[in-house]
Amino acid sequence: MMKLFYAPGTCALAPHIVLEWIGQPYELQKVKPSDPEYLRLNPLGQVPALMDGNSSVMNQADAVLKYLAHKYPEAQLNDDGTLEGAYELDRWLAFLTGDVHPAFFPFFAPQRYLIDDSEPARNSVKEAAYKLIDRVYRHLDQHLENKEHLVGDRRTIADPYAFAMIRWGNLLPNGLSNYPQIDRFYQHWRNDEGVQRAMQQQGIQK
Ligand SMILES: N[C@@H](CCC(=O)N[C@@H](CS)C(=O)NCC(=O)O)C(=O)O
Repeated sequence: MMKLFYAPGTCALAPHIVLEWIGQPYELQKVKPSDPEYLRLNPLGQVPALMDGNSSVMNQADAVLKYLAHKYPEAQLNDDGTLEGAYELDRWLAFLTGDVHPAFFPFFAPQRYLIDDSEPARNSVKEAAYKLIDRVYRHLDQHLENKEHLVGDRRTIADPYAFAMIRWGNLLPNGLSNYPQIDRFYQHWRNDEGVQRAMQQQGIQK
């Protein structure tokens, strides 16, 4: 059976939603990424991680999502099979994993960007994070105009990944109010049954 290692509200929400959509049995293991026991499993100390039966530990959210999409083609969560479709899915996964997710690092952990830690210095790093986040969110907001799917016209693994990255925007000083298309996308997927089940299982709201 598959086992997903997660921490509530993190990017691990994306593969969690995908597992719900796939509908095959799986186990959930809540972890603290810095826990020594978990570090033995995933030395990077990050979630998500996935084990499939006796497989080795798989990590990196986009690779885990791709693994699930490939393993369960009947769930139709991968690209549309065309070369262009494969490129589109890959480029949006790369944007989420390489641009959006890292833009939030200094927001969630400003101390990691400081040698001389202090409250004003942390606030300054957070201010810088708002600019980084704004840049990628504006790009996303433009792309989502009149769209319910990040890629193509049906759901793919990119949608729950985008949802997890957008959910964090609610924590910004102005929430999602500056990004109307992102906000609409968020409200749409917030009503999805698989999304709701995953959020409930993680004990997270909004
Ligand atoms: N490149 C990794 C990044 C994963 C990552 O940073 N996960 C965060 C949660 S969203 C984490 O586990 N952070 C714990 C830490 O950095 O200590 C991926 O895409 O899976």
